[in-house]
Amino acid sequence: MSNSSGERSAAAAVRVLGSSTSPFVLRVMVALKLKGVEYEMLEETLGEKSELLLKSNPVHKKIPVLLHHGKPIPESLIIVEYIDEVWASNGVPAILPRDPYDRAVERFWAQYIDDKFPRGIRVTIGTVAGDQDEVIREMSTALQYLEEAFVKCSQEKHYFGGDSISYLDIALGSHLGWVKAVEKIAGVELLDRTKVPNLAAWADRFCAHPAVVDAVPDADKLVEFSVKYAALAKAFNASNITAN
Ligand SMILES: N[C@@H](CCC(=O)N[C@@H](CS)C(=O)NCC(=O)O)C(=O)O
Repeated sequence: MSNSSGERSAAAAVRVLGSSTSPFVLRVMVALKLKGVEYEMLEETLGEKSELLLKSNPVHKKIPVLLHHGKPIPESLIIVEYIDEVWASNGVPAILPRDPYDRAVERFWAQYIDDKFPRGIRVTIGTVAGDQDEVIREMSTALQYLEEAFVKCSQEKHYFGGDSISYLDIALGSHLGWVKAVEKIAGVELLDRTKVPNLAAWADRFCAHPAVVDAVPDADKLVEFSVKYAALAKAFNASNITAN
């Protein structure tokens, strides 16, 4: 897979089990796009799980799953790292920072992001029980911390990764569509330019990046989708499925 013809044949064998509304799937789409890897998207149906998904991710039964030459890799952040390693030599910047300390910092924040945002979003759209005010407060606090992290990591450049999109840009950027949907649903401003000016400007840049612009879901569509998802989650007694 290290020479260019090897990379072409690998790209032809890349499939993603996913859905256009999933922030975790978006991570995989952005990473593949950054690396210039062609892939086939196998869209999962809301509330159903295909045989292929159950076989490919028998532990969590969740999307995304990357199928590379038929071999399954689950978990979005693990997939992003895998993509970065497999397509390391195709002339585009690495997604993970080269420096071990910088890598550890980005991994720390990515874990923090997945600790705070998915649950906050799910509670707000009503697919998981919880206190909406509390999760909104938690997400606001998280964005405040991430504003500081952005200033440190970006070194006055455009992205957490400096000149190019990195692992942490992808980890947080993938949630932006849903953060905007939450703002509409809850009538709040999370990416408030007066409170998190650097992060708000970064969010605009990230969403306009060529690897992202066509993939990031529109907030109004996500709001529409969230109504269907909440109804479905209720029907499933909110225990079999999780949101977005
Ligand atoms: N930690 C996982 C989260 C994946 C996840 O929650 N996927 C959702 C869609 S956004 C899913 O498959 N939900 C269906 C379910 O929970 O049954 C990752 O990063 O890939």
